[in-house]
Amino acid sequence: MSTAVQRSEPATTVPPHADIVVIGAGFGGIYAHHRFRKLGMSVFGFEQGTDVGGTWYWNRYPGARCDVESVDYCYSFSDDLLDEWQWSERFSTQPEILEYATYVADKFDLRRDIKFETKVVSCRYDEAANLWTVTTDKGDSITCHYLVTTVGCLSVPKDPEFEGLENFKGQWVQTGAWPKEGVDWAGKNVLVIGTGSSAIQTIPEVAKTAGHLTVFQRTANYSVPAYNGPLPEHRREEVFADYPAYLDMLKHTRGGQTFELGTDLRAADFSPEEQRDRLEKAWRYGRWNLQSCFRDITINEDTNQMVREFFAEKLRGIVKDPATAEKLNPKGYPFGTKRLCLDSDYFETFNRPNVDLVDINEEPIVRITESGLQTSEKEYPADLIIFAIGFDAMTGPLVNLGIEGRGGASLTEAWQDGPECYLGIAAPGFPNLFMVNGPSSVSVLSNMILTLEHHVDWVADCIEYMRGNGFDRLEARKDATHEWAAHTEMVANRTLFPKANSWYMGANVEGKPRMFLAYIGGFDNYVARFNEVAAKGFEGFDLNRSKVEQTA
Ligand code: N01
Repeated sequence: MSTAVQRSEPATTVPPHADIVVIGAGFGGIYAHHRFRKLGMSVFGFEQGTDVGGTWYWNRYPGARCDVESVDYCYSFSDDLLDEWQWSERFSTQPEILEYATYVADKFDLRRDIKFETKVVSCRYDEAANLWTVTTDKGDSITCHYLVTTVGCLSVPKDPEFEGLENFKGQWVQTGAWPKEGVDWAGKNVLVIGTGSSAIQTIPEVAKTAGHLTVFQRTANYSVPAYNGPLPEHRREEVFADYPAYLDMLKHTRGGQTFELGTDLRAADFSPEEQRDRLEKAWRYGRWNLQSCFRDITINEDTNQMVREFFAEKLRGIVKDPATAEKLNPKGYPFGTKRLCLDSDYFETFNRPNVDLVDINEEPIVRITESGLQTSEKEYPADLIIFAIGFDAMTGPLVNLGIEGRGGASLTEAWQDGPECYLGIAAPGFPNLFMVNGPSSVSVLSNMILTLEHHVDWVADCIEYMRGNGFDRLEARKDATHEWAAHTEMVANRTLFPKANSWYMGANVEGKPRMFLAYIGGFDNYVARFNEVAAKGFEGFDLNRSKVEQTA
């Protein structure tokens, strides 16, 4: 989908020191290398995978594609790149997005400072030297002045802790760590556990050729048609005719993307006929129009209930068996408060003769057996089990890095009762550590690539400011961090989101403190806050000149 570029070869050795170390080589990581190099500083990075891509490297499950339109889910930093790369579909497939990441890495020669297949095991801050030391599972050790994590928000898949799994004689896989060599399910007995976004994309694809597919559902999910297809020429025009203006407009939206029916009006501002008309149109347009067609859907119980009833009606129109439709109809939480899924024929798949649905609340899973899965009712034979059970979101990727800040304080311990992360990027006690799209960032509630670019640019500006003003140590202040945590909680509590047992709330991981893990105030407000903080000399951070202090 692009012009040919020469391959960028990865690093084979690790230097003893770099000005900046970047952990992770997904979309945030590779952009960080590009942006930080422009500061004239040395940059080195580590990545667990064999190549770039992050989320799109690991999630190779069938049907994986982005739920943000391709023209929005792409880098904005390079005009050349925008000219050269042509997306083929409205919602890009995982292989195409991975190809794009690879292209970017080659075009800007970004692999040369990245060591792949290498896991960071510890990051320790030395206060006297004002340096971080990063070590890896391959025995590498490197010091750096600034440590930047770009480890993703949904990159630690939950372990399938099902009794008896070790005895299973068939194959089992996880959607979030799908084997690179591929998986063959044609003609086989397949079980899928989970019905979140990953499962909802996997199930229709697997069902096409599986001998039999049984889906084990714990919580039914809201999903709407994506209406994918070739990227229409008029859409390309709309975006690229005046890209700077388009980009500026995106940065003033709540989610880094726009929807045909997005509005600032509440449901009550429309007559019942207009409400119905908007709901019907929202269904026809697909994407998150159904969540955006009234401003108060995730705030007002009555508006939410109206959308739930409309959804149930549509569902009953698609799924032929009324009992199955009833099982698939979400209950117990408001519409949109678990991440709304976008699908291609998900509910239609349950009309196929080779697909069954098991509600594990009625028929609990007892154990995995040698030849399948035993529920309270019967044994389901299986050749292949697909676990699509989600991630330890937002905090999981960070607490796994063995981060120790001032005085040896561990990030894992500091966040035991829930993360406090100033602006979703820095934590008190951890100087010169920037956590791109960390907990309490807007990230997962927005267009991830735009938010990654924004965070990385802001970090680069911050480092430039520090250097220009003779500062070499920056640390988030406790009061500012508490204030941000209280603000993010207050904003979330104004919505219906805390009512759902979602990964946004940390509720999908046993023992994880229950709190809203992202900033729900909108990308526009988030960017404005960052601009304000920078304009006020990086308000909320303590900035020091450690070298001067040491010699004074
Ligand atoms: O994970 P999930 P996901 N026994 O946590 C069930 C992004 N994403 O990988 O709801 C049985 O949403 C669990 O049940 P419950 C997107 O942000 C984006 O699907 O906890 N079931 C649920 O049904 C998304 O939100 C894209 O009761 C168990 C499912 O497994 C996020 O990633 C595509 C279980 C997990 O759903 C995560 O999505 C894919 C157990 N022990 C993902 N444990 C796109 O861009 C969990 N479950 C399109």
